[in-house]
Amino acid sequence: MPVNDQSLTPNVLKTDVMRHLTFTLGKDAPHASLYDWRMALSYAIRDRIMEPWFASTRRTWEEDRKRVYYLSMEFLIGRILEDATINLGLHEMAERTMAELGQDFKAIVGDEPDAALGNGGLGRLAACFMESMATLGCPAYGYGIRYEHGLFRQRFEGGQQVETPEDWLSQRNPWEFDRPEATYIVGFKGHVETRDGREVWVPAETVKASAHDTPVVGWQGRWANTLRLWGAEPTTLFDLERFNRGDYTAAAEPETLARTLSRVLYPDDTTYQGKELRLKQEFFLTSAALQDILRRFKSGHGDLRALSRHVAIQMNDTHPAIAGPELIRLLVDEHGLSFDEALPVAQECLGYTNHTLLPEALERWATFTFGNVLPRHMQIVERIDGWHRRTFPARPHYVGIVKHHEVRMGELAFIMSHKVNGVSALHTDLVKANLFPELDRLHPEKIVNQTNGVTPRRWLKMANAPLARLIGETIGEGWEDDLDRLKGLEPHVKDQGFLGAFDAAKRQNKVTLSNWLGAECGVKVSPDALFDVQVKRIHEYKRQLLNILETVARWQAIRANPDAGWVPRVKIFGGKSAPGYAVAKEIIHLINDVAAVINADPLVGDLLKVIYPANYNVSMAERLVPAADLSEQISTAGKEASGTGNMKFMMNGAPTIGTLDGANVEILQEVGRENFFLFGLTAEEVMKRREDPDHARKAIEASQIMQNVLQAIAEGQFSPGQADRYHGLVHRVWHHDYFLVASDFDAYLAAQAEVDAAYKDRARWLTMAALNTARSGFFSSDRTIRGYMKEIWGVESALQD
Ligand code: 26V
Repeated sequence: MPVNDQSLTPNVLKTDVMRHLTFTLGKDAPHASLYDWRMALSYAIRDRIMEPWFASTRRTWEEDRKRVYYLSMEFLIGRILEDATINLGLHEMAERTMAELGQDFKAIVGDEPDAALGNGGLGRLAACFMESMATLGCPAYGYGIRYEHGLFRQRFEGGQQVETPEDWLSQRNPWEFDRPEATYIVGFKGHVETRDGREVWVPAETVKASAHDTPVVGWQGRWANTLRLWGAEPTTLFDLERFNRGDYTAAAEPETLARTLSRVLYPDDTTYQGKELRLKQEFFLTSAALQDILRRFKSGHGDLRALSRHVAIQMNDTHPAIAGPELIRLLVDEHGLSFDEALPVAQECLGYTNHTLLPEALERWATFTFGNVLPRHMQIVERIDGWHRRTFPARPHYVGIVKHHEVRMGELAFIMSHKVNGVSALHTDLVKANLFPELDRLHPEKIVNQTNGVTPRRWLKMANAPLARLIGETIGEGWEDDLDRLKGLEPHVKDQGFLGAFDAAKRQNKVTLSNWLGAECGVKVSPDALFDVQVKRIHEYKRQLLNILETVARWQAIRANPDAGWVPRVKIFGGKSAPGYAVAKEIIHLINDVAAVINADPLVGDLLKVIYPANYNVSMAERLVPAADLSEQISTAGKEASGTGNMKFMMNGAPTIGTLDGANVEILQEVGRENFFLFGLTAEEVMKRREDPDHARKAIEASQIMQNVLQAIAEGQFSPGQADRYHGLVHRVWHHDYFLVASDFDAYLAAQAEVDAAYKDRARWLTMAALNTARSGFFSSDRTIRGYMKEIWGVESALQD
């Protein structure tokens, strides 16, 4: 296995790059572009993954190991080249080799487009999980959709978000292998017939799902798994009969239907809309994956009733929840099991992860749509629901999968799984108490917690080379796949030399970032300022509004008293709004408007800057996270299921200013109260406060600062050409403040003042920052995956022996 493979001398890598440049790209070095060099290096690195990849697959077969199948509509991978290079232990060698070839390694890896096949947290979690499963030697396949267009690109025009299509496949993707031999037919619509006493689904439309495999290599190249993404293709290229009749548009219909299925990622993770295309995408992914799983099982085993001994299927939220009925359909209709045999087999295989409590994001399909697109599945869903009602007579009448002419995907996923999990301790409690209280009572052992994590290889080793180097020098190697070892940094936190080096690493990252921001946004910021970062999707519950209101308050206070010994701050925002989410778009507009006024104010100068680089994505996160001094995690308590950005910041030595929400609770526990800027209402208090219809007005009337802020915005101080631009927004804060911005405002201000005080005390601040890194070991996704393997999947690592 190529762990720091000695046989791969720089010369060999150089030869490989040149060979690919010549024979794969067909380019002569003097004429090669950055793209050509990137492709040549990517192929040379990819070659090194083949051996561990084949060996892993071979061993899984030979040892007849149980496999994990991770079904997800989203995989937010980002760039692959540098990550693969690091995991293969080839990073320095690749850097050197490319330098010898006269090429800049950083520019080469930066030329790769992000694979942005996800919206945010849920998709990025799936990508971290794939990397951790490979690192842990957990035999696994990720199944997803090969969207032609990932998440849209964001631009700002006059401070407002404008979306343009993303185009990652316009260049060749060197990481994927087409597998035309692995294709399956997926049907839609039509009707169900009874033939010889059996139900037979006769679909009216069919498409072909065709596999595209990307290898995912773990730390030190010890194991590699497969991410299999399905592309949709027509089953018949076009209707020749119609074509010959001259009906050219109709002749191309099968092709049009197929292509739209894997054309574009749904960009709205806020509000659920019962769109037929979305249901078709979900079934397309799920059916192709399950057919593939059964084919693989059948090629090694006979009796499908033993499926769950060999197969664990995880549903990433309810998006693939059609897996329950589809698995039953395949087992019964195609493989001859009875319903009573198939049901427990499916349940023992399936697990369901819940990622949100927001009622507007929970999937429910009108029975009309569901029955029209998937008529056979509608029958099976009714049968499952009937079985559950009869088997658990204590089930209240208002509980069930099909209610009020809707199919509820959460209830379906719950009932069809042997385990259901939340993604942080608090979230899991709320799933039990608020989302599925009755089902929890009927199935008391089913709901378990698996607190999220992030991969330290990408988010520390790769993104933060200066800090990773310092960690290595201080505690030695081996922390990368055993993150609890970071605890070993704690004794050094008292050492001035170590703190100075920690400071220097952070400063280096801040200098790099300010140069990039200068080039990208045209705003110069001082690396001596406190870098205060909030990056995530724009949602009301995540409360970017609270942050920008505090920014206005700070600006007013600085103007009123410029010599009060202010700590210079750079407020950095990043994130996209769903295209149809008007309120989120208004918040983006406000942030940009406030930035324009503050950044142009000579009275304030370097004491306050507001920067919002457009098109936040995984690669931008890799720049921002290592350079952050302060991590903003300020959601309304009870709304953020976990958060994973919060963990990345902690690992990179940025203390959190945050509410008691999601995994913040566990971060606080690990890092200690004195190293966390805690503020705000608790989840319980939030629910209580909402009972008072006047909560916002009362909070605002009690806060002169808040009144001043809202007045400045309402007067048009930030929208000089259009004074009434934010009347609606201000009105909503006063009268419809569902996310309790007003109620938490003063507490947030006080916490920010504590941040300033702490930052001024250099020794105190650096100690806090370093302790955040030292105590972040729990948040490695390796720990999370070990939990899933043991408590949900019943799978063992192939690397233990
Ligand atoms: C819902 C929908 C509705 C249908 C259209 C497309 C779509 C896409 C996504 C979603 C739900 C997104 C839920 C989500 O991303 N939750 C986040 O999951 C993270 C990983 O567990 C967690 O850290 C975040 O707190 C949570 O918001």
